[in-house]
Amino acid sequence: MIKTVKQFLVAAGLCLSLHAQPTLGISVDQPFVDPGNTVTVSIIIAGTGITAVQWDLTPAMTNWSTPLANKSLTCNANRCILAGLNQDEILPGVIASATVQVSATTQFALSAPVASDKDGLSLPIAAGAIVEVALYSPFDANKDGAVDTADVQTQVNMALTIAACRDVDGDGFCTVMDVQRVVNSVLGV
Ligand SMILES: [Ca+2]
Ligand SMILES: [Ca+2]
Repeated sequence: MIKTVKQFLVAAGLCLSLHAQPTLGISVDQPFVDPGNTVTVSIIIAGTGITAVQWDLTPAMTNWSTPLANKSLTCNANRCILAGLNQDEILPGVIASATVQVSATTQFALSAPVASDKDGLSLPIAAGAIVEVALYSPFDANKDGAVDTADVQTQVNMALTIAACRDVDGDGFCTVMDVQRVVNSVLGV
């Protein structure tokens, strides 16, 4: 009986997902980055029957491109429009992507999505969730998300040139000064 109920729920869930409202979402290629490094932000469409689509993305980004050969992507400030000289349906998947340097800006939010069918009629479409990129602490030498004694050892290895350098104090080198800064962070002083 339990199995039957489970099967029903799975089937119901499948039906719901098959008939879910189209969504325009965001993904990033890495959830953690060092400040100043870049991430690739992709716009992903889920749903069918869409011929053209537009959206606003915060922050505004440049250098957008699309993998779709039959549609053109045009952006101005926060807004992008993806359309083509045809009535082809945009298939589910990545429809646009851009690379951005991550510093103070770590949140990406899509809003005001508008979708058109092949006749120029509105198709309801929802915006996906806000996506956030987390920044590694400069003291998290081994990049495991925590600052502890293991990072001191890793930073020592960097100063000894055993491990690739990740400079803490910004002087361009890995030395005992960087080790001391990691130590201080571990000690909370
Ligand atoms: Ca760590
Ligand atoms: Ca240094």
